[in-house]
Formats: sequence, C-alpha cells, structure tokens
Amino acid sequence: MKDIKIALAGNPNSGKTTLFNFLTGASQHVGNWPGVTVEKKEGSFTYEGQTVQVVDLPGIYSLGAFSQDELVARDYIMTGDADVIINVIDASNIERNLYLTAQLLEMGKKIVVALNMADEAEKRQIRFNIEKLSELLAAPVIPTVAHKGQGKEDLIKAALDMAQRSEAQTPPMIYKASAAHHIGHMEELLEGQDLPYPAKWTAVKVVEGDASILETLQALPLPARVKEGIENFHKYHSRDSFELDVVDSRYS
Ligand SMILES: Nc1nc2c(ncn2[C@@H]2O[C@H](COP(=O)(O)OP(=O)(O)O)[C@@H](O)[C@H]2O)c(=O)[nH]1
Ligand SMILES: [Mg+2]
Repeated sequence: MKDIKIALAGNPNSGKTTLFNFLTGASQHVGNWPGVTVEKKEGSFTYEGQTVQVVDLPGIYSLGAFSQDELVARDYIMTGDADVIINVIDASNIERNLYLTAQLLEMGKKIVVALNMADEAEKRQIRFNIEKLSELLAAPVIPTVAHKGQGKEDLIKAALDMAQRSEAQTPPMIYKASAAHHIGHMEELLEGQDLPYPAKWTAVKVVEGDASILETLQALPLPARVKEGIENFHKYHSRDSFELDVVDSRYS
C-alpha cells in the first residue's frame, strides 16, 4: 500500500503543530525546506495498517504569498505531493479562518476541515451547524480539540477517505456580479495556456491584482494576446475595487 501524505494548513495559532504532535507522537523530525531557513516538520503514523506521512506547514492567512514562510506553504499546497490537506481552523474565529479555506477549495484542493478549538468555541457559546457548514464547503468538517486528541479518529478517517477520492468537490463560489463577470472573461483568456496553476484560480488572482501572480505570468512565454489581455485589465480597472469585491464575496 502506498503511503498517504497529509499536509496541515491553516492560520497561525489555529493548532496545527498541536495536532501534528498528537497525530505523529514521537515519530517526527525537523529539518528545513529546501533553499530557505523555514523549519520543516514531518512525521508519520500508522492507521489500520496504512502508513500516513504528515507535514506541518507554516501558518498562512491566504494563498497570497508575502513572506518566505507563506511562499513555502503556498508552493507546497499548490505543487507539493500531499494527497489531502487538513485545513485546521480556529472555531472561535471562524470567519477569518474560512478565508483560506475558500481559497483552498477554489484551487480544487482536496481538504478536510478540522474545526479546532471546539472547547474554546463552546466556552464562548459559539455554536455551529456542522452539517450545514460541511454542505456549504462541500468538504467534511470535524470538530477537534487538538491538545486533548478529541476528534482525532474521525479526522483521520475523513482525511484518508478524502485522500482516496479522485478529485475534490468544488463548492459554488459566489462572487459579486462585477467581479464574477471579469473572472469569467479572464478564465476564458487563460484557459488552455500552459500555466503553473489552474486557470480559474489564476483568473481570480489576476482580477484581484495579486502582484506575485502577475509577475509570474509576465515571465511566462504566453501568447501576446493573453499578455495584452492581462495588462489591459489592469490599465482599465482599479486594482483596489476588485480586490475588495473578490474578498467581500468570499466572506458573504
Ligand atoms: N483550548 C484549546 N487550545 C488549543 C487547541 N489546539 C491548540 N491549542 C493551543 O493553541 C496554541 C497554538 O497552537 P499551535 O499548535 O502552536 O498552533 P499553530 O500555530 O497552528 O501551529 C497553543 O497554545 C496550543 O496549546 C484546542 O483545540 N483547544
Ligand atoms: Mg505551528
């Protein structure tokens, strides 16, 4: 049986490392990501005869990368060899955390949500309709209390199940009409081009005005009409207005 690889991704302080420790116990080692001084934590465990590798990624708020840590996490999520991502989110601060979740789903990633800090949420009387949330995200949502190991078994089962699936379910992402219109056009323009990321996600990033993606696209040998389409978009549209539109739509 081939090993299964799980990556833990989420905002800083959502409980990734606590969960990582609980999953992997003593069998873990710490190194560096290639070429950078960012710490890389890897470990493994066995579940019903299946060996499972786990990678603890640096904390991120979005897939926009600004620091070395964020670049490491983003690149691993996009191009790494994980079979499934456990997206650890802080249940007592769910709105902010779901911003990254939405981006992971948008990327077509296979994710399982660990709704961590369930104890904190309960203390603050924050209640969840887990079924509804799971339906909205089209992904399993498992409440966890990482340092107590609560939810661990269900989480592992859900992650291994997701890892075996051939592809993720994509939830309906609803953008404001103005942004959706431009994303659609940009996606058409980018479809079929040799891109490092999926066309849909790249289109969202272009409309958002993500500097790092725009730079990446500039450096690619894309046909002139595609490059012009991208340049013209930013010549004629204010970057700020769309960034807000896209971000607002993800929240609402
Ligand atoms: N109350 C509570 N605290 C938690 C839980 N999971 C992690 N923590 C605590 O939250 C803090 C941040 O956790 P850590 O694993 O370092 O987060 P990371 O930045 O995502 O790796 C630590 O003090 C943990 O002990 C949980 O489920 N409930
Ligand atoms: Mg950590």
